[in-house]
Amino acid sequence: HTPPKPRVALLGAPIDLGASLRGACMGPAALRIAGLEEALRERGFDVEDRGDVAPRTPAPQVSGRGERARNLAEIAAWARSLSDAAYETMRDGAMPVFLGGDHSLSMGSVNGVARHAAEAGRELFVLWLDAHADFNTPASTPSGNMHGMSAALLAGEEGLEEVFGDEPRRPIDPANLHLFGIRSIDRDERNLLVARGIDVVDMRLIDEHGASVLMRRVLERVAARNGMLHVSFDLDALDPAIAPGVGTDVPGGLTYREAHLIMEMLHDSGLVTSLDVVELNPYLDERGKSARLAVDLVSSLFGRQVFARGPDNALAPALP
Ligand code: 5AB
Ligand code: MN
Ligand code: MN
Ligand code: MN
Repeated sequence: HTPPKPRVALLGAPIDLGASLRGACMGPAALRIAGLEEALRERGFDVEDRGDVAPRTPAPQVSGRGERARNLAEIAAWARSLSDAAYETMRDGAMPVFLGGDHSLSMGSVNGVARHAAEAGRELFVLWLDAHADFNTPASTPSGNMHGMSAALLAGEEGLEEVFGDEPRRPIDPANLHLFGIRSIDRDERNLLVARGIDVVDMRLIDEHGASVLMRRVLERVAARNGMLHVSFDLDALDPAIAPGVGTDVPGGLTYREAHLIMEMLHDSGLVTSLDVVELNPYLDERGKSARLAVDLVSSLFGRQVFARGPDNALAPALP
């Protein structure tokens, strides 16, 4: 018998000022047109599309940081309202799915999820599926683009205090941040990752050990600690051949099959409590190819299977 399906809330975050190329602001619309809501309904979920979240009015006291953190005031305005949206959605018992939008939106979504987890007395883990580590700070960034700083901010790095100002900020334990699919790290960013001991699963490890072994390692850790798991899915984790609609593509990404397996394992784990789907840039996409793949992968994360073999798809011990 199966437990009741949770309620799912879709929240659009049409934000693109965290990236250097514009266009990710059309991401939520493209994911909707590609049929995300219908796909989740088909899986039996009670889905509510809450439309796009409205950013706050940028606070005048958030000073510009010039080229070190571009559009800081605007990103802060988004992060604050997204944090509240994530917190309130989870407190009301629904699973928030954030539709991006560039990856700076996760500063808000994950902060809000972390606020809820703390209140619920649960430990929060974050699986960051990405080509990039997003672990820059204003001091280390080569670009000033804030979508390359979200994981660092969430893990409590200094230099972006103004994003939340006096509003609740709840950093995650850096030991609970798992970067996965990585193949592009900047020089100073690498030093920071090493200094903090962040778990970086790069493509080299995935090539050598396979995605399933490395995923199981993360999932077993979360399960052993009765944790909540937030998945922050940057579409540029995928190989650009299958997902061209991203602004910062890097060759050598996850294949179609690897990505599906990751999503299927996430579903089977029963651990995922919130999700971001970010960095889709419809302006750069090819006839909706990346948007449709994103919907396809999210469907797998929500339980679509070729042939169900029970909770963990385990093989029968021996064939008769
Ligand atoms: B994304 C780069 N490391 O900081 C930087 O797409 C790229 O959210 C960041 O992962 C890419 O500008 C941010 C060079
Ligand atoms: Mn990213
Ligand atoms: Mn990326
Ligand atoms: Mn990107």
